[in-house]
Amino acid sequence: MSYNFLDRNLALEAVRITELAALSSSLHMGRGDENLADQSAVNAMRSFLNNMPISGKIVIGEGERDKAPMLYIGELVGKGGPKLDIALDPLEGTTITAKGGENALSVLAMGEEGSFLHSPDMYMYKIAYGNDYKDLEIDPEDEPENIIKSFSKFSGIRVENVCVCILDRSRHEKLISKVRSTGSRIKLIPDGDVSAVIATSIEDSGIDIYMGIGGSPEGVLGAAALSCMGGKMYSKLIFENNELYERANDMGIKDKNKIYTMNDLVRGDVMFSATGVTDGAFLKGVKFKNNTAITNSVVMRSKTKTVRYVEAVHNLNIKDINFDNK
Ligand code: VTB
Repeated sequence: MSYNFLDRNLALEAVRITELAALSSSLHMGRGDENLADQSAVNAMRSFLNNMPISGKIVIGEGERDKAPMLYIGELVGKGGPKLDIALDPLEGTTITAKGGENALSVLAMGEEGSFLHSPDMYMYKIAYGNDYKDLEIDPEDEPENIIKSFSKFSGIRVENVCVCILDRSRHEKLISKVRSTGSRIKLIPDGDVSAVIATSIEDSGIDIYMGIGGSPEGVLGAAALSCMGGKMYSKLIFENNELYERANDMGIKDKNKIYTMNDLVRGDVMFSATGVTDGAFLKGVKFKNNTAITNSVVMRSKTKTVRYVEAVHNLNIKDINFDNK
């Protein structure tokens, strides 16, 4: 069985996987228990992946072998079949889900071997903007004020109308004040930068640019989505200590100062699927009604740039989607 034979069907499988993880973690929405919500998404995704006819390798996962019990970087999944690299975040936005906030997603991307940047779970500086502006070249290490001015000039959006999305963290104090000094508007988010990066490519999301330091796994997943929708990301890994550099080095990262552009983050034909866990900028969260649940997902491919929105009505028994102890 070749990858080509499978790839189109795989798109439907990909959406089933994120649906199941979203369904199981959404059972814990607002219950204040991040770990339970996350674990149940991980268990759901893992059990699905292990039943698939693939030889999958997790390259972006829930952490590294010593730190994560499941779906860690390097874990092999599947019953055997075409070799695939997998990048996933069963629950992107664990705190959001625990609080019943906005923009929690279940996310998965798959591609042939070598499709994704391999990096430890570390911080990454990212700048992303949407497909309409993909021909705009910037120096990501330039001052944010200059980047915003270039964006404004290129896009024709007046500086004071540009909306920059930034994670609400104290490490971003300077960035926030520099962006404010241009007169641009800011949307501060508590978590969920995969969703924010995707939002830059969604026509009516209200977000023009994403900027700031978030997780590197979320960076690769965001880039995977942009590679399917169009859009552009620049990024740089942040080495907080030498131990991190050694771990990155073991994964093939040699140059500490490298700027990663789209091709460095994601290569070849990749498939991306996300299902909303809680309501968000571009996907509704899971809704339950008697014995049915409704999920909203997006599934897309970089090769064809097809973007499909899938609303699914699941007839279910809660025990089938409860993966707490599975
Ligand atoms: C961000 C955020 C994610 O990790 O990537 C963040 O978008 C980075 O880490 O939802 P800090 O929380 O330490 O800032 C997440 O919160 C996922 O854990």
